Amino acid sequence: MKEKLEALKAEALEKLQAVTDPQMLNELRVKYLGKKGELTEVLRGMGGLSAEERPVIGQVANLVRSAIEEVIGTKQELFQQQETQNRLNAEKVDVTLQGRGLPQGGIHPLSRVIQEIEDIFIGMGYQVAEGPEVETDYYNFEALNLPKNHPARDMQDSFYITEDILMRTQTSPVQIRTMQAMNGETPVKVICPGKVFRRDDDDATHSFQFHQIEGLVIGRNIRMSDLKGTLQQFMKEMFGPSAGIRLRPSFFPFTEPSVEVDVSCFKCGGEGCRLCKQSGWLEILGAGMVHPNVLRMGGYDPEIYSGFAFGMGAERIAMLKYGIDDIRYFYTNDMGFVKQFKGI
Ligand code: 2NL
Repeated sequence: MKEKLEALKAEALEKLQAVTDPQMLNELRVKYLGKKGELTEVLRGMGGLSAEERPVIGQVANLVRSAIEEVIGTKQELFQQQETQNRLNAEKVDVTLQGRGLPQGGIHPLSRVIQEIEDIFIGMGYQVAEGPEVETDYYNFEALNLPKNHPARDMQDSFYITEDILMRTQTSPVQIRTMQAMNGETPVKVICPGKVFRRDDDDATHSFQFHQIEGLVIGRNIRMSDLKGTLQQFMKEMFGPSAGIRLRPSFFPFTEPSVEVDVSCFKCGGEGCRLCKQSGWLEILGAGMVHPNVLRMGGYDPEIYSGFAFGMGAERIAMLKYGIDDIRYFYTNDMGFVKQFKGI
C-alpha cells in the first residue's frame, strides 16, 4: 500500500509539473484529492490493514496529500500572479499621453455684439431691462405716440395674435414699462435688448425676426447734446477711438426732434470703400428727444422732465463689424458659419 501511495504521489507530482492552466490544475486536484479521487480510493483500502500498519500508512498518506496540496498551492499562486500581470498589461494606462481635446462651443456673433453693447452702456451707468415679446397694442403702439389708425402701425406689418395682442415690433414697450415702474423717479437710464418681429419677406438684409437694442435716458435738463455725447462715446468704445459720428434729421413718431446717426466707416476711416458704399459713413442707429406724449404716458411731466432715446439693430451692427453679407446666416445654425467666430 505504501508503494501504491508513493506511486500515486510520483504520478501526481509529474502531472502537476506539466500543468499549464488553472482549469487543468483544478481537474488534477479533483482527480487526486477529491472525494472520489485516487488518494481517497487508496485510503479506503486501509480498513484491511493491521493495527500496527494503519498509523504508518496513515502518516504516509498524509505526507502524500500535503505534498500534492503544496504543489497545487504553488501552481495556483503562480497562475494568480500571471493573471494579475496579464490584467496589468492589458489595462495599462499611459499617463503621459496627451489628452483628446474636448469640443468647446463659442458665443454666437449676435450674442457677442449684444453683450458688447450692453457692457459699454453698463459702463456708463445704465441698467439692462428685458420684457415680454408678446405685447399689448397699448405698450407697443399707443404709449409710443402711435394712435389707432396711424399709418406706421399697419396691420399688414405686424404679427397680430388677437386684435389687441401682437408680437412686439420694437423693444420700446420695455422702456414704457420701465418708466411706469419707476413711478416718476429719475434718472431713468436703461438699455433694452431683445427679439422683435415684423411681417416681412426674408432676404439678405430682412428677417421677420431680429434683435434690437434700445436705450432711454430721462431726467431734468437732458438735452440733444447729452444724446450726441453719449452716442459719440458709445461709437468710440464700439468701433475704436477714431470713430466719429454725424447726425442727420429724421422722423420717428416717438421722438421729436429725431435723427439718423452715422458712424465714420471703421474699415476705410472715412476714405470711402465697399463697406460704406464709398460714402465714408455707416448708418448705425436712429435716435431723438423723447416725444412729450411718450413722456406723459410713461408718467413724466414733459414740462419738468426731458429725455433721449435711441434704437439700433443688432444684426446690422454684427454684419458691419464681421463683414457678414446675409442676415440669414444668423439663424440657419450653419456650424461652418458659427465656428468662424470662436475666439474672436
Ligand atoms: C431704429 C430707431 C429708435 C427709439 C427707437 C424710443 C423709445 C421710447 C421713447 C422714444 Cl420708450 N423712443 N425708441 C427712438 C428713436 C429711434 O429706433 O432705427 N431702430 C432700429
